[in-house]
Amino acid sequence: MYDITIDGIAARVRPGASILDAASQAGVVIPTLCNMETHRPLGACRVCLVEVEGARALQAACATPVFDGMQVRTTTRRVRTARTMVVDLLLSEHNGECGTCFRNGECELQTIAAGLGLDRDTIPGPKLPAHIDETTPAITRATGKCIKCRRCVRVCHGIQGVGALFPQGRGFATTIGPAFGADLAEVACVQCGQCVAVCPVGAIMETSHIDRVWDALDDPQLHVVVQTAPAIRAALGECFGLPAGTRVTGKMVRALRRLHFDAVFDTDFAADLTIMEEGTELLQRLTAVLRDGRDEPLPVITSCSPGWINFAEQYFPQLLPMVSSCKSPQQMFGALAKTYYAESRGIDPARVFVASVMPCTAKKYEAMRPEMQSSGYPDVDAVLTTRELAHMIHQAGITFEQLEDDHMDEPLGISTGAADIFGATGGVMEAALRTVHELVTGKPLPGPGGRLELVPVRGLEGVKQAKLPIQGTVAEWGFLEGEELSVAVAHGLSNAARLLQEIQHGSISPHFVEIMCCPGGCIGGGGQPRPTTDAVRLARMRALYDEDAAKPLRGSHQNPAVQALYREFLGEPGSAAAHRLLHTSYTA
Ligand code: HC1
Repeated sequence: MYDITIDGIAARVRPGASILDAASQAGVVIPTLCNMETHRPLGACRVCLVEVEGARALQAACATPVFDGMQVRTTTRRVRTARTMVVDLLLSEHNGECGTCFRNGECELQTIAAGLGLDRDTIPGPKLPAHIDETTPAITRATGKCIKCRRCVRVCHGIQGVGALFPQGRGFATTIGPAFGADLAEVACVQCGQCVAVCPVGAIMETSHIDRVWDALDDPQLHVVVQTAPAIRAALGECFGLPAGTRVTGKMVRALRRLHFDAVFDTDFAADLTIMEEGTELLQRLTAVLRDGRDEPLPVITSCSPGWINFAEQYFPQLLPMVSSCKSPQQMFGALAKTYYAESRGIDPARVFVASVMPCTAKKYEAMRPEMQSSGYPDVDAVLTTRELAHMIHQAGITFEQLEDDHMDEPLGISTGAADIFGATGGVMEAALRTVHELVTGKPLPGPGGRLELVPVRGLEGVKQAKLPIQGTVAEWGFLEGEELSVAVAHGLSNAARLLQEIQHGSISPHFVEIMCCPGGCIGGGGQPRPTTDAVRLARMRALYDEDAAKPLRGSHQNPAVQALYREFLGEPGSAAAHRLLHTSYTA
């Protein structure tokens, strides 16, 4: 270990750590605009300049490794003057429209400028050209606001392996965007919004549906229902100063009622339903291949993450036959809200407006897909991110932290613990196996202490694999006796691509694969509160597993509202009615 001092504070630091790491360990905050915990330092923004005893030039704290005996100063006049100059130069070309920017009050550049005492840009000159790219349903780019920190480029290439954004040009003329100045809709962007999640300013944002939802709530002709994704309850509190991982399910429901939604429902209901449909599909394909020797595509790959579906369609079209035909829970919910729910309440489906609250920007794109209207109406009419819902709660003057808990409405608000864990990587797999194992063997999924938990698919490792022995099979599934169900899980599209290449090359042959587009699964979605670090991901995941563990029912097949839905409306899992409303197809 190295002994160093930062502003006179002694610290013992591991060799190889940067000054920025060491400062954070010592409790000294050094501002930065380009640094990312998941990537090697870039040293692009130069905001983290510090003085190192014995060095002639100022050093970028993110890119300078510590050495034994190092003495660092972070607040000298020389440091403050240099940082102020760097930020002043950024402000001089930043076409920020700060007064009306959605990031106003939550902008990293604004915070750093204020910390340096910069209350105006003092360097005259032209501002960046302001091109607004609204060509995709999910993401809006405002090029004039870009400060060229390259965080979006790095997450798009490194974490997602998509590479839709590039730095282009030189000097003042440098731009960040799709190649050759194209707009996002012209390239293979999957609309996951990971760029939006890391942008320090308002240069890349989710396309807002806030006004659309307010307008619906104001319209007395409409019956406006809202569904909330599993991951929202584990993250929304962060927008109101609560620690990451605080479960706010009850407060969220109360806030939605205060916003005057006519019914507050849960995407979790549809997540349980998804398990019934997807589990049936898995068993049908296993039967075809293992018992009947027919040539059906295996593995079955999950389909609920729309960024992943977009990626599969554009980058792995040859694997689309493996992807489950199930719509995502968001879309299943919408299709049922406009049929089963509308009929049972005697409401004209044309008057039902479905708003979703999702951790994901790609859900906005998914809702706009033309095939997502099997009831004759769009399944979903508007999609708010977690951040947009928080904005509406602020707009409505609601003191979120003080709200009493409330409960979701019935029947589309009833769910089991299996649905809660959909929001964490590995959760869909675990939920599916809880049901499939019990259906096939007649016994609950074995887990530590009989706790129904599939530990190998939990956690943040990029690709996870597990084998589940099938023992004591009920007569109908006797052909599976003694088989090991082999499963794999990937999150983040670079990891997904790695796993899919292994499957294509035949180096692994799982029966069932879960892929989630965003790192950590939906709890790390592009629409979640900022920042989303690995520590934050783990805290949100823990919240979902706690929510699951606290539920009396933890297997989707036990959901009484889903059972009633099949009894009263759909028939059985995989029925013709279920296929008409709840399944879809993909476009290569
Ligand atoms: Fe997800 Fe899903 S879990 S995709 O991650 O299957 O967005 O939370 O709502 O639809 O249920 C997201 C989360 C979400 C769907 C479910």
